[in-house]
Amino acid sequence: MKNKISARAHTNIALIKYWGKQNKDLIIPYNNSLSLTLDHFYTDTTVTFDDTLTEDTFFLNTKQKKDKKVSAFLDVVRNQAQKNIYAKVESVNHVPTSAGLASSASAYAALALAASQAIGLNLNRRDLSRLARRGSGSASRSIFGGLVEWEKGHNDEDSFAVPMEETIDWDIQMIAIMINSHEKAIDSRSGMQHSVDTSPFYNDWVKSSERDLIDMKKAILEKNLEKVGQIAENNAMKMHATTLSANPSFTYFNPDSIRAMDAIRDLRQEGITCYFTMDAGPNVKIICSKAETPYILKKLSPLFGEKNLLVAKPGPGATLI
Ligand code: 2P0
Repeated sequence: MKNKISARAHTNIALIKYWGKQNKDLIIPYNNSLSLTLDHFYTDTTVTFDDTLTEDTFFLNTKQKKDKKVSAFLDVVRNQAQKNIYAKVESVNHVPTSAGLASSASAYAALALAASQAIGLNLNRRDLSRLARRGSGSASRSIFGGLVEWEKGHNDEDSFAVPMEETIDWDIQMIAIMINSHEKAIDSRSGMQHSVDTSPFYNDWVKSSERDLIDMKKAILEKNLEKVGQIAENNAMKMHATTLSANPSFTYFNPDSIRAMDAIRDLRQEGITCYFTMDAGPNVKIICSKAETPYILKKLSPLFGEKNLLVAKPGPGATLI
């Protein structure tokens, strides 16, 4: 048997963040999160299940890699399909190199779709989201396009993402400011666990995010960019407060991240509707309108370099290619 399938999934940026697991094996989060899938950054993955293989192999951007997480994920797929067969996985990240946005979200969403189809499982999108979640939490959201909520649930069956607005008919997009870092960031999986384990503010983060989610969904229904941005920025800073308050403390901010956040606050002083969010790395992402993007780019280019400003519109869900 030899079965080859390719899939594409786009990355997503959370407006309400996922930061901590109540079940590490099944990847069940402490709080619901909500994200925007982007058009600009995506992963293409081809999976070939082949009964002549004696182990899984994985190629990222044509280079062979050892990655235990990929094989562990394929074990979940094999288990669901009740088939004992190895695979060749070939992934290409369509994210500008050095962007630091190469995300496990697009990677595991594309792998979940390609692998499940290649092994003969024909999953609906809910079950695909549950499967993608087993690879990486944020990947559960990249199965869908547009604005997507990951409902935390309690167990493997009820923790999955649902689309809130797959097609967005109002003016919201993002600009990612690429910021170089010489330091290796603490990966998000260890970072979030360290916050859960040691930050005295962790429980408050969860409670506060639950309130933010309610306000965020209301702001989205009102198509109110200003409220969406305000809530997202505040939510992101509260997430980062759990890293600063961890013991020992750590941070994803670097001096240029702070400079970027200041520049966005300055733009707001000028009356521009723009807000920032940050994830487990130094890049800063701006939530803004398409209409005001040219002005923001003009103002930020001298500070960060035109090539370091990447505009991304809302993007689609995972598809076979
Ligand atoms: C998010 N992040 O909601 C948050 C905000 C980073 C900061 O989801 O351990 O790579 O594989 O489930 O999905 C990154 O975490 O972590 C993430 P795992 P994942 O987008």
